[in-house]
Amino acid sequence: MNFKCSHDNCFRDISCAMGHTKRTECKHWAQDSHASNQHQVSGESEAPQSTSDIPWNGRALGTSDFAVLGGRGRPAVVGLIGPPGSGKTSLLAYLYMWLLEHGTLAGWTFAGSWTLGGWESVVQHSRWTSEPPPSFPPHTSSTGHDPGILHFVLRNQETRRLHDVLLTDAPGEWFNQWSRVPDSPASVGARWVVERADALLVLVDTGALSDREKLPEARRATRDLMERVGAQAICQTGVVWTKNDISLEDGVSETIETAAGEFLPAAETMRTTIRNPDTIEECFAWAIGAATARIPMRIEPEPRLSHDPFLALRRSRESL
Ligand SMILES: Nc1nc2c(ncn2[C@@H]2O[C@H](COP(=O)(O)OP(=O)(O)O)[C@@H](O)[C@H]2O)c(=O)[nH]1
Ligand SMILES: [Mg+2]
Repeated sequence: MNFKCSHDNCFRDISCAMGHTKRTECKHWAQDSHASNQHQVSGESEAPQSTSDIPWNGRALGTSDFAVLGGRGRPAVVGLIGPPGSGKTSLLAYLYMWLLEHGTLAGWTFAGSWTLGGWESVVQHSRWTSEPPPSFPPHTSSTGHDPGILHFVLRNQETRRLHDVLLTDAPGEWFNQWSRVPDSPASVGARWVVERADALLVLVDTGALSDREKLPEARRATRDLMERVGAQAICQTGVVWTKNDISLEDGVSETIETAAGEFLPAAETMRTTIRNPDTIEECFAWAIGAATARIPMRIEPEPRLSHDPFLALRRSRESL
């Protein structure tokens, strides 16, 4: 059956956004006459089947999926920005593996995720299940306009409050394009990340800077990216030197540090390597702390209109 629904938030692999168990009963269902003729000719049943009975599928979230999160409050968004191959997906894979191993991260306790399937697909290349041994994640696809968004619920150990945290894993090509031509239609995904992030991690690829052939291009791309982030970002920013196990020739890191000081003077500088997962934990502890700090934790209490529980409920319903 062809999937034909006019509702913006209705997708083939999850249940009807309007709550209908049979999609054909929904007013947004729009089966065209050509499709229905085809079904009659082929003898196929007209009754559509959804592949899931619940409104999410566990994979990385797209921007249309935020409705499932919105009820609990505004999630904190951590945006990872960096050229292709700078180590964004690896950082996320190590973050997930850290949480699997420890269950906590710097004052936060893991309390759930809407994207366990998405996290599993990020780490599947890093697990040692059999031969061949684990390798690094494959290239993150640059097709589409929505970043793949991964989700955690974390509970603050001090306040006991829950926070939804979203982490973007967008393809590096988006950011290269955005740093050169920020208004181009191809930069829409990168703009989405930068405009919505509550904390940004700008990755500096030590591996690319250590390669004599790649150095001129990597240095220019890193500088361009920092300049663009400095001009457009309105949230706290961290500069993350990834692959810190690789050493650089004299003068290379100084050039990038000068650019960071010029364009991102308030940024926090961090260095990570997958050889030492503690460095990755520290990086996300900073990012999650900075992102959640922007979201008020205090909930304003409703005025109490009666001390009788029944009347209190009635009064609050009347005032709706
Ligand atoms: N030496 C070293 N290599 C790393 C490290 N992190 C990632 N890499 C390498 O960088 C490549 C690209 O990483 P990936 O996470 O896919 O980058 P992305 O394109 O930014 O998502 C990987 O395949 C690894 O070869 C690190 O800490 N040290
Ligand atoms: Mg990637």
